[in-house]
Amino acid sequence: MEKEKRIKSANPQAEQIIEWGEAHNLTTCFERAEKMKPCPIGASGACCKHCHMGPCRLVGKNAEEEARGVCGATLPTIAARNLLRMIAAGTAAHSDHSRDMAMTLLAVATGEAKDFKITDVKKLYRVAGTLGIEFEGRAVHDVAKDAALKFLEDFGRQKGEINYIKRAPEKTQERWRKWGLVPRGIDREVVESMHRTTMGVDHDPDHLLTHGLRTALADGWGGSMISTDITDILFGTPMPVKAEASFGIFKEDEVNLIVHGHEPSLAEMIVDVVSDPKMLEYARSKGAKGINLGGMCCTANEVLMRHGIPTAGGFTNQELGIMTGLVDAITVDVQCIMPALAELSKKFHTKVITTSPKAQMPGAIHVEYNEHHAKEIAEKIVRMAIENFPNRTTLGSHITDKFPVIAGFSHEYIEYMQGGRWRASFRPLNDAIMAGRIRGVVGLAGCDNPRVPATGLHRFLATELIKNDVLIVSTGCGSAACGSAGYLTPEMALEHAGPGLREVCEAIGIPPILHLGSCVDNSRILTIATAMAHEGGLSDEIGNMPAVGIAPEWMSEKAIAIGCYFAASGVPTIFGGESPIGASKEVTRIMTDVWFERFRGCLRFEPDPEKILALTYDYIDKARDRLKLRKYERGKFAAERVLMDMAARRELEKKPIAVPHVGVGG
Ligand code: NFS
Ligand code: SF4
Repeated sequence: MEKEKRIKSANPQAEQIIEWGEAHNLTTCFERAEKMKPCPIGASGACCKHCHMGPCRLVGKNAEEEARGVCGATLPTIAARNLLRMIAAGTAAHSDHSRDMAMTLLAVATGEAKDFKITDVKKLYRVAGTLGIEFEGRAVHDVAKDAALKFLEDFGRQKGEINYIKRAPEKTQERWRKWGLVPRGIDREVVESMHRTTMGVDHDPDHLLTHGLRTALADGWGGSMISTDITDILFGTPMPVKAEASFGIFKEDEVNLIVHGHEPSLAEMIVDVVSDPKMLEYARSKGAKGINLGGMCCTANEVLMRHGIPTAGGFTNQELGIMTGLVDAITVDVQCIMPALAELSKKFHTKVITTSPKAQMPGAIHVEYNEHHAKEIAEKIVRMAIENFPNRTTLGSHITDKFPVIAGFSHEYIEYMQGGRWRASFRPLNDAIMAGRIRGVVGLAGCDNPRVPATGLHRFLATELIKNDVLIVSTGCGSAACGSAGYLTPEMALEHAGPGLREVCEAIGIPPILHLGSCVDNSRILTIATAMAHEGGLSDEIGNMPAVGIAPEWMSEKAIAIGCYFAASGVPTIFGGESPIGASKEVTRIMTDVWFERFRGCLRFEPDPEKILALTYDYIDKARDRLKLRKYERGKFAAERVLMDMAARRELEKKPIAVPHVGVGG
């Protein structure tokens, strides 16, 4: 009997390319995931290789009680250390990216990075206000310089508290202080994580995990939040834009250049350069009708949010993008870049260009980026893509499908759209939750993963949740998964959202899934939750809100860091797949029950998507009960709904939504 073929991607366009690749003997992460079985001991956190007396693998029926490493380490110690190292790595990644953003802001402020400017002065002033920097009557660049220096202090501070801790609701801060979670400096917490987990240091699982949360907070309220703010200051605070997603964004008759990775500054410069008439002329001289810029992974989210640059999708789409045969060049910087790209690109004409001084790849071309010469480097890259256009062959799996996407929901815009420039607030959202029109809010985030039908869990959860009146805020590859399924439009609300959510979406003119940006922009979720707490009527802290975080297809250590800062901030967070510390019941108990008791947030792992949903509703409904909010009843608002008339519908369809640049106080 023939074995049933496994669906590898829930995205039909992706599946089509995978099949084409198989027919042409091209392997991707999907086949490699099938062949490369994960080691069950490592996968469940029961393996320690922190010294050369090991690796010690703590297995067996009574491993939790009886097994010991050569040094005597128990399974809970080993599992907790493994988790802490994942958090440290994730925090390091987001924060090192953030450090580069701070250095760029400093270079712009001192006039050394002449190709960039301060785009959102209001946001700079708001940030300066939070940092205690005088801004009235001062030159913008001086304020920016002080802000950059203040941010840089957060990385190297040895004692005290990182700046943005005070942005959290008082009560959330109280919990952190009570349990010793307030990070001192970002680098210090990461280094201490590495120290504590080395052979023979910290052995108490709870103590290790507490430091894990402190390190994660240094990511969420430190590195990631700093990066989001600086990116807004330099390149503009996002507001809704219309764009497109999926593989159909590539054009047969134009030069296709992809920006892939995470750090947005080179990508921003490339956005400028591709519309330069000189470059367009050069492209035409090589036989192309124009230059088509597209994005991949989180760089895509950054330029999608601010410029409406189309996205070819998330993590698992990167090899498939090349397999369309239409990509003339792809630039990659740091994080989530598959080293498989270089080899794969040799089968096509595609040039893979590494750009970060931190990251190179055998087989790729290295054009090193530096913010002092951003434009020159961007031009060099665009020229390389143009010059490669004539080398294109007919080989490739050409896909024409693409979907409209509305993105660009910064927390400033969400506030603005609920009350206009002068009365911006979170009142309508809080009221809708209190009344039960909206059951709760879910942050749907994280990676897509070839070990499950990729993007499938995001799609399933997104449709189920909005059907049950849960508003979704999405980021990272979660957003890409929704976007390339056609789920990021207001029409989606009309078709799929439950009646209460639909009514709210129609009234405000928003889709039921709000694309908030890249993975570092998960910090926007913290800011939104804080604003909801301040608005009143719900919880006065982030904890106890009818809100849940979900990362159904996570794979990166960065996702673990995010999950932990959500947990410490008070958001119950559910990850798909098997637990990376599942071997230890004690560590599992600490992360679920103990953390929930202390912080009203937790991190748990649940492979069954139906159970993820059940858990989500349970957390949301119990939070509603605790807050004594009206009981949520599905369909209750169906009868009360006032249908929008045609004029209102047409208004909704006029996009991009034209609004002035968002006023952010100041
Ligand atoms: Ni986030 Fe963005 Fe995607 Fe996962 Fe990777 S691109 S930083 S880690 S895979 S969501
Ligand atoms: Fe084994 Fe202990 Fe060394 Fe880990 S630190 S490898 S448990 S001896």
